[in-house]
Amino acid sequence: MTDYLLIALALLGVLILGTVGLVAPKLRRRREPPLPTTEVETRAEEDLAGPPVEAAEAEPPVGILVEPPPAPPVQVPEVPVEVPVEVPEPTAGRLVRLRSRLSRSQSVFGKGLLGLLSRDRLDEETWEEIEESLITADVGIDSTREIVDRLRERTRVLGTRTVAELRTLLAAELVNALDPELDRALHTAPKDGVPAVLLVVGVNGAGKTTTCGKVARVLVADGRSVILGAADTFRAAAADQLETWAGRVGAETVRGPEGADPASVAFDAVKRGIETGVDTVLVDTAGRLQNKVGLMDELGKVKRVVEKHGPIDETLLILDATTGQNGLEQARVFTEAVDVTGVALTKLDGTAKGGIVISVQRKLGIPVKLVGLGEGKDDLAPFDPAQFVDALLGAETGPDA
Ligand SMILES: Nc1nc2c(ncn2[C@@H]2O[C@H](COP(=O)(O)OP(=O)(O)OP(=O)(O)O)[C@@H](O)[C@H]2O)c(=O)[nH]1
Ligand SMILES: [Mg+2]
Repeated sequence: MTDYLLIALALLGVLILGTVGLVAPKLRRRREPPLPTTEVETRAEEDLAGPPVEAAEAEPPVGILVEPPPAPPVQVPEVPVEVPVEVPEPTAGRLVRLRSRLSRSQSVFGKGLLGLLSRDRLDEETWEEIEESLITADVGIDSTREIVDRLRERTRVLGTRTVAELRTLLAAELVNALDPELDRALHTAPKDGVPAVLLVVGVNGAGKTTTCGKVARVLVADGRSVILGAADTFRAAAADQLETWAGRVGAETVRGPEGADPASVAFDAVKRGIETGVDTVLVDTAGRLQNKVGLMDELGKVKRVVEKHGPIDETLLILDATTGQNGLEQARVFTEAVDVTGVALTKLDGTAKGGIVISVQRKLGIPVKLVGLGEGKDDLAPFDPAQFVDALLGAETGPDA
């Protein structure tokens, strides 16, 4: 009986061991890592010509090391960031304050021209030198002839010639060449509750966006409210640049997506200006000039579309003073595309050719209303012929002398 029981137990044991032996490998196989990973690693190892150590080093963990798994989100308490709104400096007397920025031109006009005029003898040669100086300073040939002819006549009539007298004569002729009677007011006041619209145009890099920003500051300083329209949709950075200027004085910027239709952004900016009841809407435009027809079309469309809201009050052409006579030729394209009502001559601080102001007005027949005298936020001054000439000649009397 015991023997029978032992045999039965032994058989049961063999049966159990057999079953475990058959099932266990299957279970183990199921728990193996997924095949694809193994395959990739194997192939990578096979493809590598170098020893297995290098293969191990070149394996995917490199990527994992470069890009660590994202850290769990950290809760940052929201602190309201208050951007202080700047109070721009007043505009009155800016040209006088910034007169030293014209130092390059001052040496041509003040020192050079006055030096020549003060010579003991004003002979033919000296007059030719005076003429050359004016032409070199970009005054333009016609204006130079007129100025020199009148100076010759007056110095001849006037017997005595002190430096002070000569300075007065030269100043009078330069101011006269700048047509002091022209209307240089920037038309930015709202009419019947509708904001004034100022359109800014000009070639690449002339200083359009900067001038837009500076004008916004001038207006804010004078107690006006403004909206800036980023109709330069050519580069996203252009709208960012404008927004930075606007942000400093707490003004709103209306912008569209990169590549949007400039006319529609300009339209929206004016619409927003009407809705929010601001005083002035400033519209910055793109400056590319690869193709005259394209530019004319684009600007013409901006003008037409904006004017669905009402007429544009001021179209400001931005001209870089350092481009001299070439810049003047390019400027003509803009005067054909839109009805330019005023010129802002930028970068006068960077040139010895301050006489460009005279040729710009003369050749374009458009008044210079503003001058840019530096990269600083408030380095823009309303243009005044008498103050400008005084600064050019380096006043013997006055606040900065
Ligand atoms: N020195 C000096 N630099 C100026 C003046 N006005 C503008 N600039 C500089 O000129 C450069 C170009 O100015 P922007 O205002 O970007 O010119 P833009 O016409 O808008 O250029 P695009 O939009 O690219 O056509 C910037 O570095 C300005 O700081 C100025 O009166 N004096
Ligand atoms: Mg710009």
